[in-house]
Amino acid sequence: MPLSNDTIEELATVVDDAARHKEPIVMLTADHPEMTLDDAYTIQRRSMARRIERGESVVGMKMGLTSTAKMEQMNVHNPIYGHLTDSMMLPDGATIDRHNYCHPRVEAELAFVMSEDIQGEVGPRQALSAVEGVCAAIEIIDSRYKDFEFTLIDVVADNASSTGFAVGPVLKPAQALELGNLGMVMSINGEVVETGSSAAILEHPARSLAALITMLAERDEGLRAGQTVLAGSATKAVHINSGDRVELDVDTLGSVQLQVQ
Ligand code: OOG
Ligand code: MG
Repeated sequence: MPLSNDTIEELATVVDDAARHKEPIVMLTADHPEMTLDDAYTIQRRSMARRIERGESVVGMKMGLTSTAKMEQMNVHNPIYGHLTDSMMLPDGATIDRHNYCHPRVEAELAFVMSEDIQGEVGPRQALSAVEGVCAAIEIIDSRYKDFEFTLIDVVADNASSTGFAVGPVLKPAQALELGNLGMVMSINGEVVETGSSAAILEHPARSLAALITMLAERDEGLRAGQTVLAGSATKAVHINSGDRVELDVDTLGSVQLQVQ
């Protein structure tokens, strides 16, 4: 049975407060085992509404759990999506403060920048027709759940652990890239910690974008021109600590960096 509107509003406040105060919480499904995936996406939207009331704006979307490496790391085997707001955007090379997070991890990502609005059930080719270009991106995820452990339903309610993201300076049209097999190398303090290929992202990142647009269509929503979409990490996520210099290098798209203080 779906949750009542009151319970959805209450749980949206719980995840939003946890994100604001960086205080890990127990999984929502512990007290609400009847919660459905649909409820979880509604909680996600209600928590975004709270951010918007505080002045934030949605700048894009992210897909998560789109690679086998991530699915196995989190033991959740379904792709999910979350919302990205302006407060999550970090400039390339930004310094972040470890104390502003619960238990942050970084991910090796690609970002699509949309050139057109698109809505409906689409395939990868159609999805790419609405893309201006592709950039390298680092995502910072920071689950609001204790020990970074969750079920599919819990992580969806928590906006897919979205916390921060930085995109690289090089934007190339998808057609100018071998998008289905770009090498991706993540380093911390100059040491390679994860290597992968964009092929790990649902076999081709355009499939991730198409899956997002198709899932949004279930709620009569779509993507807008100018929005940024993260396709999901090609590799496992990596813990970060104070003093770390994180760099992601992507074949022909150059590098993007973050410094942790
Ligand atoms: C969920 C978000 C996963 C990705 O790129 O796979 C994600 C999580 O692992 O906390 O952003
Ligand atoms: Mg991610």
